[in-house]
Amino acid sequence: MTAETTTSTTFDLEMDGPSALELMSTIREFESRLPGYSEEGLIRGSTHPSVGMEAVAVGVSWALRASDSVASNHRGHAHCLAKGADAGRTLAEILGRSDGYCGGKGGSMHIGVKELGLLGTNGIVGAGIGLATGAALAAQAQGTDDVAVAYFGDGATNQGVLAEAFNLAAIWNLPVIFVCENNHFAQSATLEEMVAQPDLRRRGEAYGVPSVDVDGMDVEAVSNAAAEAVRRARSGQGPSFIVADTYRYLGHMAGDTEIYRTAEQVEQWKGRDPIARLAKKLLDSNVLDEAQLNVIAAAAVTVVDGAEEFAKASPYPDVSSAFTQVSEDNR
Ligand SMILES: Cc1ncc(C[n+]2csc(CCOP(=O)(O)OP(=O)(O)O)c2C)c(N)n1
Repeated sequence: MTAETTTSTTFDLEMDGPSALELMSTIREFESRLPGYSEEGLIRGSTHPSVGMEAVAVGVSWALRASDSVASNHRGHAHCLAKGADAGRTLAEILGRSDGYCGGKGGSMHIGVKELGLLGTNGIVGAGIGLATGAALAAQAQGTDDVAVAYFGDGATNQGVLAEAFNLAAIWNLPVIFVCENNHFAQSATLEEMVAQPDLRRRGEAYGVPSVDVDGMDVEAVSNAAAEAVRRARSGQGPSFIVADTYRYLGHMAGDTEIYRTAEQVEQWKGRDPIARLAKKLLDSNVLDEAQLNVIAAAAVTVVDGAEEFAKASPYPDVSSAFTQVSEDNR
């Protein structure tokens, strides 16, 4: 779902709500199955689910178009799916299969899809910030009105690259949107343990980047903040910083013992669940009825069933593919 498929510049519950619910439900189903695949031995290495955080990727992507760039992080499947990646090919990549977007050689943390503007999920914390800023510089130099988004976590705000990118983007007026998914943890460290000033918005402001806090569990609020940032970037008014308050329901990765938080805290955040909230809004405002909500929930399961079937049936890449896709002219 992108703004190209909508006609509004603010999120319209009746027009945009059902598709946002559909997409968030599909991402939830997709991400919820990952720990099971790890246990089955289908995923080599670590993978980081974003269950609970769906409203950020879906809300931001709603304001984007296909030619805009997105640089993601290690918790990046939702960013890809929300920007239009096919669930089957995304899962095939995560499972290391040849029908994955990178031929199964990248895995969860290297999903790049040039034609969708996806510059890649990324295992180096903070690295996407520099990539998106570079993509924004390229768009500016080429005279397009495309924008670039960098998604990163609260932990990544302590990487030096963010200070450099904020500054360059501000003085060069770059069309880049910095999106911090503040899920309150970096692996097992809380934000308050990591920084003396947890009001992250102030970091952007300090560099002259217009910065806003947004409820990251509310897709409508995220969409509207993203639309405003995109409008500014496309019209040559430079960068924005969006700090989305959100939470991951599952562990940092499969096998996380989660001793750094209580079950009560997790339950409390589930009370703000972005999918349940949007479903209730749609019901209360008579946009959808119970039966239609059930159809959307069932459709998400069907999509992910299909993706799973496709990915599991895909063969592992042949050894001969090891030296392809290593450079632009070596496809
Ligand atoms: C440069 C770098 N340092 C450390 C790590 C190890 N590491 C992987 S994920 C992670 C936590 C990142 O936290 P955050 O940016 O808040 O994202 P979240 O996992 O909460 O989504 C760390 C420290 C890494 N991958 N790269």
